[in-house]
Amino acid sequence: MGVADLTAAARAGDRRAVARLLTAVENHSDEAPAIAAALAEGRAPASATVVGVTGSPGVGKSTLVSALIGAWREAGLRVAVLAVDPSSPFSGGAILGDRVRMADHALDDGVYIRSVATRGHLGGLTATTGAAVRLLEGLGFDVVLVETVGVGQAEVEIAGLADTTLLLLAPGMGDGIQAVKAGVVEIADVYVVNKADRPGADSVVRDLRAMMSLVKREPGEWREPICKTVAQDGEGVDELVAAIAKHRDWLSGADRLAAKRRERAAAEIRATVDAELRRRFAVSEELAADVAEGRTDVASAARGVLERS
Ligand SMILES: Nc1nc2c(ncn2[C@@H]2O[C@H](COP(=O)(O)OP(=O)(O)OP(=O)(O)O)[C@@H](O)[C@H]2O)c(=O)[nH]1
Ligand SMILES: [Mg+2]
Repeated sequence: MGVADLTAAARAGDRRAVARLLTAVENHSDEAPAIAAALAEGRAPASATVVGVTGSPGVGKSTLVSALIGAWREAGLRVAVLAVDPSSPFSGGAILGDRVRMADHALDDGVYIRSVATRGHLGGLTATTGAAVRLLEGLGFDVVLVETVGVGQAEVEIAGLADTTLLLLAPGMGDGIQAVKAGVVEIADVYVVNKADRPGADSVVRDLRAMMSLVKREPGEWREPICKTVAQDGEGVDELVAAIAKHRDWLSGADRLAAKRRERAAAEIRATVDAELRRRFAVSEELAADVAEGRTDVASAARGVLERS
C-alpha cells in the first residue's frame, strides 16, 4: 500500500494502517516526507486536543485515561493514546495485565492505543513522540493522549508536547510535596487528585491550594483548576473533561495555541538536529584520552572534530 492509500485507510479507522504510518514516522523512514505531505491535505493544523497525562507510578494514570476515552467516545470523538515507556507492557492496542479497563476499548475503531519506546530513537523522546502526535492529529483523531510515568525530565519534555498537561496526584503518596520539590508543578495545566475515594484526598487538595496561592499571576493568566476523581468508577471525569476543554479555549485565544505548537515544532527540530550532529561529529575515545590526560585542550579537540567531519 502506498502512502496515500495508507493515510486514507488510517483516516477511515484502519488501525493497522495507523500502526504502519506511526512506525515509519518514528523511524524517520524515507516515507516520512510523503506522509507529512499526505497529512497536510484535508485537515486544519492544531485540530486535535493533545493532552499529557503524567504523575508518579501507580497514581492511576492508565485507569483515568481509560475513563477519559469513555467520556470522549460518548461525545463521538476519536481518541488516540500514546503510552511513553510504559512500566507495564502494552501490545498491539490490547493491554496486558491489570489494564483491563483500557482493553474495554480494544475493539473500538474510534480508539487507538500504542506504547512508544523512546530510547534508541533519533532525537529521543521529544522528536519521536512529537512526530507521532502530529501524525495522529493529521489522521483525524480529535484527542491525542500521551501518558508518561515518573517524575523528572521526561515529564517536563512531555509537557512541552501537550497542549494541556494533567498532573495526577493521589493521597498517601506524599505526592504534593514531592511534586513541589521536583518542580513538576510548573508543568501542570490541570491538577487531578485521583483516588478521591481514599482518605487524605482533601488534604492533597489543600496542599495544592496553599502552594498555588504563593504563585503570582498576571491578569488573564491561566489558573490551574484542581479536579478530584475516582478513575475506576468515572467519578469526576465529566468535570475533568470540562476543565480540559476550558483550557483548550483559553489556549485558542490570543495566538497561544499556535505559539505553543511552533515552540514544540522548534524543540523537535532541535532535538533531531542535535542527534544528527552527535552522530556525524562523533568523539573518539583517543581524543577524549588526549583531553583527559592533558595532551590537548577541549577547544582544540572540539575544533578538530568539526574540521575532520
Ligand atoms: N481506590 C482507587 N484506586 C484506583 C483509582 N484509580 C486507579 N486505581 C488503582 O490504582 C492502581 C494503579 O492504577 P494505574 O491506572 O495502573 O496507574 P498508573 O499511574 O497508570 O501506573 P503506572 O503506569 O504503572 O505508572 C490500580 O490497581 C488501579 O485499579 C481510584 O480512583 N481509586
Ligand atoms: Mg499506566
